Amino acid sequence: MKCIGCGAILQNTDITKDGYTPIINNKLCQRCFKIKNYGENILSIKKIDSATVIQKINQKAQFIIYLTDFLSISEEIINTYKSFMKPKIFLITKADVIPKNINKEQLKNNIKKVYNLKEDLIFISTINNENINYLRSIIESKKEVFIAGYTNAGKSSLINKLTGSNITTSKNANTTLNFMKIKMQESIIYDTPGIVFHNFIDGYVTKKILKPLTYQLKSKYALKINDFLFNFDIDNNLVLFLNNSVNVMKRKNIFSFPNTLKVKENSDLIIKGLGFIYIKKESILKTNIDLNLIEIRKSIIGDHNE
Ligand SMILES: Nc1nc2c(ncn2[C@@H]2O[C@H](COP(=O)(O)OP(=O)(O)OP(=O)(O)O)[C@@H](O)[C@H]2O)c(=O)[nH]1
Ligand SMILES: [Mg+2]
Repeated sequence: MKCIGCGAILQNTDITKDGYTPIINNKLCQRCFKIKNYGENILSIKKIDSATVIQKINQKAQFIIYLTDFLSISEEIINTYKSFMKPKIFLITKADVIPKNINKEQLKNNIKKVYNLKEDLIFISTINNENINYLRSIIESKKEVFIAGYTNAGKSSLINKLTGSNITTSKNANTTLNFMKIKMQESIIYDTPGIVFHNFIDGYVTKKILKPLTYQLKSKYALKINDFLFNFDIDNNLVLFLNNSVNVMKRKNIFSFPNTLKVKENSDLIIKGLGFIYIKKESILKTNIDLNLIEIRKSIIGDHNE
């Protein structure tokens, strides 16, 4: 018997392993019971083997629905999507957190251009039901679909919304531990364990509407984002699209930095796990952040035909 919350095989012998329940007839493992009844902050036990998950989806799926939220979009997310060799669609989840002043049509076109994506992108939200019925009609036209994506993308929340199922969801990584089969009318939906990022700052999950911060940062100042410092050689205009709980401060620049990077005008500096910074002017960036934690791309914000 599998736990109906996370898909782990139920067992009553080892409390340190997934699927543990004191009473073997329970439908939920103890971890899911605790997350559902005492809140979201219960950590997963198991580390998901991402390569195996990706391989299994690629082998078994006839149709893949791939999910990511807006702040997480990065090279790794896109490359994983491109590595799926089956008919597929790309959803941007948690559309309710995207700031209202962002034109979603333009955002969609920019993402497609920057990452060279041919397929359409669909914004979706389980909070305000954006495009839920549209997605339902796509799934109804298929015999079975696999919902795939990185951990915390909102896969299980979406399946609960579509089917009324009660899969466990939480802001911690790897809430879903196993493949799970859920029926929706005549179709079958598979929930899948979340893929885990190679390099990223853990613990920040997008849940509330993003409040972009605008900075005119003079070259004599450094921006301090949590413990990371960023300084530009010229006065620059920045817009910060970061998780709302990230700590941002301006500091007089008295620092010496291990890393120097050239940034083109209208770029995004992705800080993996936290979000990204729109950078207006071509400049030299100095920073103390590990270069594996950042990525620079042509901006997905703003008008690309400007
Ligand atoms: N604002 C907002 N939050 C969402 C939405 N969908 C999911 N979330 C939140 O995102 C977090 C992760 O959701 P899950 O459904 O557990 O994500 P998952 O992709 O199944 O994660 P794993 O099982 O770890 O792979 C939870 O805290 C959800 O409440 C949405 O449409 N809008
Ligand atoms: Mg899940």
